[in-house]
Amino acid sequence: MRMVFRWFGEGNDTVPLKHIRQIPGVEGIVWALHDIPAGEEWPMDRIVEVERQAKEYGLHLDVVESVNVHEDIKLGLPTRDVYIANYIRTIEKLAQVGVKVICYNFMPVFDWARTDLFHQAEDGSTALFFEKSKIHGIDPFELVRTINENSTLTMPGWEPERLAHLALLFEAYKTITEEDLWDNLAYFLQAVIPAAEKNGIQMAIHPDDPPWSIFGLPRIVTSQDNLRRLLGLYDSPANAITLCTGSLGANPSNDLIAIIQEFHNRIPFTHIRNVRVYENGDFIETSHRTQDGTVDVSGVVKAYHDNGFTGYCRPDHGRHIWEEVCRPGYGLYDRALGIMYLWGLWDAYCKASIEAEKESVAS
Ligand code: DNO
Repeated sequence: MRMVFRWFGEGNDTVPLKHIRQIPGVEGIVWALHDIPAGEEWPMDRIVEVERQAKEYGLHLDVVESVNVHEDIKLGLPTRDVYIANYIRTIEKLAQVGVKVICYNFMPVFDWARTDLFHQAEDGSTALFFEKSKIHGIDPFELVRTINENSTLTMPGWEPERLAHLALLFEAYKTITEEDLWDNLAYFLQAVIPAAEKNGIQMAIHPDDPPWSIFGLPRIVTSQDNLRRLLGLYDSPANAITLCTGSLGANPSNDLIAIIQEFHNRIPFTHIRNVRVYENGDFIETSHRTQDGTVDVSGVVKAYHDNGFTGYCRPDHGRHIWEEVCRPGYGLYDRALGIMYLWGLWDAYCKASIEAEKESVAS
């Protein structure tokens, strides 16, 4: 397991690289050019600039999250080919600085969605929260506004320019069914996977967060069956998964351990975090510790260990603790604690299997 840490870029993150390198076992950053709009080709000089910044602290940039997919590709519009060509050129450029995994998602209009970014927990910390009944009554425009107003930093997936196009996008998606979205994803993969293969890159799709339809928009990367269908769309190691335990885990009927058992060969990158799911379907993000939430984090780490996982792993959304002022979900403290928990589990499983091997040799 290779530990990496998300970094939003110089001037766009409260956590500096010099602190990231002090977290035990972190070898690289998970990065993106967050100001480049979806669909545009990433400029090489900007890519090289991030490479220089990371290298200064001995960190690699093997994992990019995300190169966002333009809505015209998800909608299957004729203009998609221009954006796909740009996407491929970005893949080629990223390969030049050694990128190995590109995380992306195929969620229409919105990326991750929550109803409260700073929900108060009993211990005085705050965390991202999703209130199921509230999302039905919420005006999507209001949600975008709230999310942007609550952060002085750009929120990936919630860029202010989305607000300007929201009405048009909703109109465009009115006739798009889940099956259409599958077709459009297949078209995208047919075009980009050969380019990814040629460039030694794995395209790793992120599950929908939460893994169900919101605001009547179709969502398809939601379950074990749908992940199987996704992998079947293009049978290549370059067509892969970013397994996010928090996203899929928001639906307790997703069996994360079974998902890892089945797809571990196609999971080059994982986000491990915990959520507590309540009986009414609401959920809050908790510490990474197994006992604090609904996700069996220790079982997840064991499943990776037992299957010889050598991919990249990052802690995911943390709570906001110790008065830290940070971008929602992306403070230093709780994610660093999360990493130490993940390493604790990982190291203990490694030690146990070495001991077991020694015993079986001795007997
Ligand atoms: C939220 C993230 C997502 C993720 C994208 C991947 O914090 O997990 O925004 O980066 O969905 O494309």
